[in-house]
Amino acid sequence: MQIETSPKVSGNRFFCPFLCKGKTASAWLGFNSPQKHSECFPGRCPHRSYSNSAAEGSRRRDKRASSSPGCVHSDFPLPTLCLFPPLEGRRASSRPELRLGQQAGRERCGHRGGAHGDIKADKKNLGRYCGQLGSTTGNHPGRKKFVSQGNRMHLEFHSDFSNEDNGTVIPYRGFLAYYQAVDLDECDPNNAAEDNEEPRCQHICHNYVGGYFCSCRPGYQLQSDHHSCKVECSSELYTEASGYLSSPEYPQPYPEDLRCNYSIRLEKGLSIILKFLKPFEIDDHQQVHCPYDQLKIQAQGREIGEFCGKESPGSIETKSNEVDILFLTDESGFSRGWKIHYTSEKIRCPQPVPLDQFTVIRDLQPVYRYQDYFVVSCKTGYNLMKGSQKLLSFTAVCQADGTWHQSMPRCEIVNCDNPAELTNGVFRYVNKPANNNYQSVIEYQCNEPYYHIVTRGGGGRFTCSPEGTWVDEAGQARIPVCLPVCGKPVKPVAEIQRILGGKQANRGSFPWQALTGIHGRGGGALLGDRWILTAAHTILPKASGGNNISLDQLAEEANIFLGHTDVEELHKMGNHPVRRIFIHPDYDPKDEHNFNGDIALLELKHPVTLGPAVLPICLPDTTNTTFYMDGHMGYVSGFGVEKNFLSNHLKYVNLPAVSREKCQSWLDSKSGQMPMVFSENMFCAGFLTVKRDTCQGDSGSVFTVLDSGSGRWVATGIVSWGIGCAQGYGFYTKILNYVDWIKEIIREDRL
Ligand SMILES: [Ca+2]
Ligand SMILES: [Ca+2]
Repeated sequence: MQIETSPKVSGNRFFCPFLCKGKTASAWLGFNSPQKHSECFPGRCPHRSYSNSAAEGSRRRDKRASSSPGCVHSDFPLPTLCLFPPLEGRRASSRPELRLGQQAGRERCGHRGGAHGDIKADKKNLGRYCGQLGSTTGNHPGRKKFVSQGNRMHLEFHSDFSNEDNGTVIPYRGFLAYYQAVDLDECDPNNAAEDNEEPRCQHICHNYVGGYFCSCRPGYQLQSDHHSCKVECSSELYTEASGYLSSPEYPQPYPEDLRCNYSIRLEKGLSIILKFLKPFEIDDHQQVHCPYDQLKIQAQGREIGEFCGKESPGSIETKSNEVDILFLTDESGFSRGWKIHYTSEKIRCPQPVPLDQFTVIRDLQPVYRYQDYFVVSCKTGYNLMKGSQKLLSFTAVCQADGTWHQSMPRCEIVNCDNPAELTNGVFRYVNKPANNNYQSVIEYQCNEPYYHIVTRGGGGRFTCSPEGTWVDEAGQARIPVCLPVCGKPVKPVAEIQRILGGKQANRGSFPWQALTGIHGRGGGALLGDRWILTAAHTILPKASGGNNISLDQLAEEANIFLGHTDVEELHKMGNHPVRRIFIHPDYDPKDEHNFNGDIALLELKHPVTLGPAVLPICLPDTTNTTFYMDGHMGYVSGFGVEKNFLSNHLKYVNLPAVSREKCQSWLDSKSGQMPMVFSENMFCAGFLTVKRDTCQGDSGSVFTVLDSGSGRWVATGIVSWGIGCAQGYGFYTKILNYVDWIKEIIREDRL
């Protein structure tokens, strides 16, 4: 505060204006009974200035401050100004109040000169006063109170040249006024500034002496204009597992111009569920979507929705542990807002669904949440597949974002691939349609009647197993084999031939017959599908002496023909090359009188394919010796010499076996100086009276008998030696004695 007095002398006129200046000035000016005063300046206007040292803007609200008045008064003829200590804490809007005390009274103050006081405030004249209290003349202010609107009031005291009135000196005593600063209640709506109808504070107005200030309701913040309030909701963070959040003032209308952002941040793997309570009310528009105010919900940056209107979004499962809710409002509207009760639960993964009916989800749960997992397998006979890759196992885990860490596999039926081919046989599909899938069944069959099937104990039917392999009924994967059927010619000799010199054989009657060419023409018989049984001397002839050709070389040079009764045809059909030659160790090529051990085996390089014209002969059963009994008829076929010519066609004869005694005695009768050895490993057959025999070129061919029990033809002897041709008995290697040797060499499981 500053009070200025500026005495001015103009003639004998004396001015003593005072001003309460400055923003914080506050004055109450009156002319009555100052309570006390601290300083008086008699006789003149004070020349001193008074400043209020209190800080501007002080929030001091001591209303009693207004009872610290100052005073101005005149002590006629000279004015006196009395001032009290300056008031503290004044604000611009405070205003001085002036009361005039006793003053010189005159009719029409100042009309004819004389003393008077002028009071001005707010650029208005508040009056001119003179005269005496109680006088009918003049204009005495009495106890009138002058109040300025502003914080300035101006008082001028004028006196003229004398105190005489019609020659009488009148003792005018001047005036005394006291002033007081009076607070303005800015919070009173009646005191609103003239050109501003808005209240001074948006929310709460607090008045105090010398000023006022604004504050806001809870949840709001006073803005920098010290007037308006805004909700502070730009960064609300919620970390509890559940809670409530709502628009400001809910369920009262929400404020304008909101930019609210509520963030819910929970642990990984949790899903936040928002449930809207009633009422739900946000300004909206019938045609345009939420043009005014918007409630936007985002989950991990993903927009979940923008809401307004009166229809509650209800309940929202966000499937996220991070949710942001933005609430934006414009400057108008009276909607009541919204309230959300949020909860959380472990995030759920979608229920696993099998891709096909063969997929099995183990221990299927009704609900799968974060960190749960499921295991998938396939029904028997199906493989777990991911793309083209076969999986051994499959497990999927529910991740924090509510997705499975890998996608569902599928189950594909097991495929066993094509069944293994059966040599000399075929397989056929038992089931229709024919395929190699799980549980398909095939059956192996051999090319009958030339081969018969030998299975591994589980039969010839094979089933595609869950492991993807074909297995028989015993679970074995090894397929059967097709073994040659021996001793079953398709056209067996039907009659017992008693024709002299033999007879042309039909094709198919002696299908085991081989034509050999090693040291001249010889014969042999097929065993199995790659062995030729023959006489050792067709390979190493007697008396070949120093001919040291190795067996390997002989094998290389040997010619073996099979499959026809005509020599020319046989040659056309081609040679069956020999891999190895086995000669019985008892055979001694140097001993021309002993054909003991006259037996050999040729192994063909390639098995022959059996058929009507090529079939093996059977070996005798070692327990059966009846075939060698005297008179037991057998057959010998061969391409040997007949009537001094090599035969071009297969011939055969039937001959009876002859007892050892007869053979020996006949042999004894024929012997020259060096008798031929008739060992236990030989037998003889033939007639003494009938010209029927084997001869050169028939060597190595076999003597066969029909085993009536089995219906098979069995080789009992090998054409070995004789004395001349058709001159009595012929001698044969007794195969029965060599069966073990033969089998030892052939030694094949399948035989
Ligand atoms: Ca005030
Ligand atoms: Ca609005």
